[in-house]
Amino acid sequence: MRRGILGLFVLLAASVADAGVVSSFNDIQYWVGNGQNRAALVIDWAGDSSTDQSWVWGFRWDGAATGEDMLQAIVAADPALYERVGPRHAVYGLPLYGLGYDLNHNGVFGISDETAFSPTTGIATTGVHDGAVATDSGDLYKEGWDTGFWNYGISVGGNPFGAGHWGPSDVGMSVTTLADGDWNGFAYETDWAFNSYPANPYAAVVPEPSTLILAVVAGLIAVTFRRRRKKQ
Ligand SMILES: [Ca+2]
Ligand SMILES: [Ca+2]
Repeated sequence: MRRGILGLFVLLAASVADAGVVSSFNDIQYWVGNGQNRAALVIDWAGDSSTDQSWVWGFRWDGAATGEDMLQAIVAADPALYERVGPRHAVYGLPLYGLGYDLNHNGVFGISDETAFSPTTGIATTGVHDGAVATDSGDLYKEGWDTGFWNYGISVGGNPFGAGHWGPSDVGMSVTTLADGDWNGFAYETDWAFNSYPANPYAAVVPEPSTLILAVVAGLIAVTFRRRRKKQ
């Protein structure tokens, strides 16, 4: 009995901690928007390394949409995602300076230059601060324009983690039109080779409050059983 409860606790804790590897759209857990078309967004906070994890969200839409539409919709929808952008350029559109992720999902996120992100969208439109870092050591944040940058990649020939591969967008997210089945990637790059693309993708999730509560209850029951056994 006790082992069974402990097993349940371990299973619930694991379901929160490990979101799962993404190899196709079927593995994506966090979908934003509605419509017949589907695309994936992959963000890699260490684009020059293939050993860290990158994180994947899905986007659904009807009609026309751009890479910018997907990124902005997902950042606005997921309370754990943050973004800093600059003034819109007449030709290239919206410049992306910084991306952040409340990776430990504790509801605490900030960056070293004390930028105030919008509480409703998680987006900041002021300033640029190369090298700003997350103030919560369990989170991710990379920002740059001169010392590093977010390299934007698009899928060529289908799923870049399957039969296809990543390629440069050349025109930027605001001008890149999305098609059903596309993958877009942002990888933070520091060597200016313009060849960093997301690797080692995992599904972004929202920890379900009910799952967390169940995990805590299962843990309390297990502790109670242990105490009872000691008394006997
Ligand atoms: Ca990486
Ligand atoms: Ca955090």
